[in-house]
Amino acid sequence: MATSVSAQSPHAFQTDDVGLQPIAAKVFARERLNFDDAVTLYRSADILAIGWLANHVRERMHGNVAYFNVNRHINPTNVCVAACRLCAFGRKKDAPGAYTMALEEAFHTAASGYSEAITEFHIVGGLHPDLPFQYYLDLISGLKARFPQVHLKALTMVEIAFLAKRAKLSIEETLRQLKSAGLDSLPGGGAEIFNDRVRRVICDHKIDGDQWLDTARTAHRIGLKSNATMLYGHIENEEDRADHLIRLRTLQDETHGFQTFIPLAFHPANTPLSHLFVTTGMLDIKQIAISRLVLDNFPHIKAYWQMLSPKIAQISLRFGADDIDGTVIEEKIYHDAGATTPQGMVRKELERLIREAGREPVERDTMYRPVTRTETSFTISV
Ligand code: V47
Repeated sequence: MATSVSAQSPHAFQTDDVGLQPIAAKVFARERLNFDDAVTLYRSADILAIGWLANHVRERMHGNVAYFNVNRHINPTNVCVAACRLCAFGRKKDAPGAYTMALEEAFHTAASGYSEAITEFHIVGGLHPDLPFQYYLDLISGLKARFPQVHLKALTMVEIAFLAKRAKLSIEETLRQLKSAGLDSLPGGGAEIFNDRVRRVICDHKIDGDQWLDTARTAHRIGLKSNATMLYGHIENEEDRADHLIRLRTLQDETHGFQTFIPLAFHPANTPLSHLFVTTGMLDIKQIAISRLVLDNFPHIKAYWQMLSPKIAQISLRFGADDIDGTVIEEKIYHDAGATTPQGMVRKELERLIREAGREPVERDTMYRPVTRTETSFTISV
């Protein structure tokens, strides 16, 4: 949904970085950037020039609009067999702090703080060694029965592959059964960095990059949209990031099933990688901008405020992002890893952040259909 704002004129572009000039020429000619271009962008310090280009593309695609949604996170269990070094959320079954929600508890969690305003439940959890596939089918169908108007964006590609293996079903059959139970789309988590060398260190026991991409391919083939993420700011280098983006773009050319790309800044606190530094503002902003420039076939780039902080997410709206995610009632994954952002934000605050960035806030549902509200009800434009 574009508004009247027209993208900045190419004549206004300036940089002293000669490496950026051919990239700018490609952007203005709507030519695709390649792997080397992506690495050049990562290595350039001219964040204003990179941001200017990303903003140019962002305004070409979305005008002045910036999206947010009203959602709730539900994490049914933190018990996880994977023991990823990147993670502060997962626990072994008998470890202190381990929890698994009975179905009624998950329904109760969904209902607590629930209001008619919520349009999405974002549901992800650990790889539980014993929970049967039926638990997930009942969770999804039970939520759908209780909250029929709420979009269920649930289970990462990693969880899907794990459930399929445990249930001895193909990925496709697993997804089909979940879809029949009421699954509407999939979140983008678990992608981390596709490169094997990095994956071996940060998430050794997870599916590999090709398996993540194959699972997404299958989901898209049976009509489920998904998001995609990239975890950056740990042990990866610029080439690893560029490779990750290009592998996502290649799959998107094939399926057109991705809606949104969400770069996730690594939070080291309380993880086995706690000796690493947190990401800098420079990298966070650059990552948003480079995502917009390289992922030319992804409709949306999300600056997830929970992870970036509201301040950086807001600035990102002028550096390539068109979405800042939602009210996010009860975020656990980043807060276990030391995030100091609030647990949730009300709609009015999100709108203020967006307006002060000079953008026009549009509340969306998960499929990016505008949501129109009155004092007592809301409608989704189809
Ligand atoms: O897959 C885990 C990451 C992801 C840490 O699809 C960590 O709309 C940083 O995928 N520091 C889950 N990151 C979150 C996620 C997500 C978030 C918001 C929106 C959407 C969407 C998806 O969080 C995991 C992993 O990559 N993660 N631990 C950590 N210590």
